Amino acid sequence: MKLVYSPPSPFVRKVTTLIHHAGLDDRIELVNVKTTALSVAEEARAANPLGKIPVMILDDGKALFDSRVITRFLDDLAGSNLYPQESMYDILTLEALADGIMESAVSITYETKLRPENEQSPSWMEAQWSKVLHAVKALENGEFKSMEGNLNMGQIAVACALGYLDFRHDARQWRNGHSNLASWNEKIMELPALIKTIPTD
Ligand SMILES: N[C@@H](CCC(=O)N[C@@H](CS)C(=O)NCC(=O)O)C(=O)O
Repeated sequence: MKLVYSPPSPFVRKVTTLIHHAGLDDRIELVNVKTTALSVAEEARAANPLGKIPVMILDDGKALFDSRVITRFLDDLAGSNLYPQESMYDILTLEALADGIMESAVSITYETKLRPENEQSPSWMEAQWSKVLHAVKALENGEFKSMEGNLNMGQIAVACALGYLDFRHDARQWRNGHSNLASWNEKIMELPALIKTIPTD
């Protein structure tokens, strides 16, 4: 199996964290690509018409995307039980919240990195950041019970989302006013698979 990936992507990090955590490293070849909405990598486009990563290419050539499909697939394959049946929908909802943080944060990154300054929209970026803050506040307030208890994929996704905020939007200081979530993040960041996947350019 192959994973088309790029280390800075928070969506990719969910998958690579699961791979390391579940001990699947030897079974998956990593294909590192540089891809953006404006310049799509050939390997990503060939496997996913949307041109987005991560994409997992199975041994029979079938491609799986997006990240939530790949993590479910790998969790089944490894038997890592990161989506336990009794709380699966809570965990999927928590993962969707984390993915939403990533989507908004990545869209701000694209706006500043890919668009010339005169085409950038500050109000669009602030609207996206407001989504991030609403989600961070809900996590801070304990609105998602799957944040506690045994490690699950929703928790890993939240750690990857917060890690991306540190990586690309450090100046916005998401920890301010969110000390519960900051402590939670510090604790989950002891997981070796998360340490191994800290984003780099
Ligand atoms: N919903 C997708 C989002 C994936 C995504 O947006 N990936 C970004 C990298 S962080 C990407 O491939 N961007 C290139 C593009 O938008 O064409 C998932 O969960 O996998």
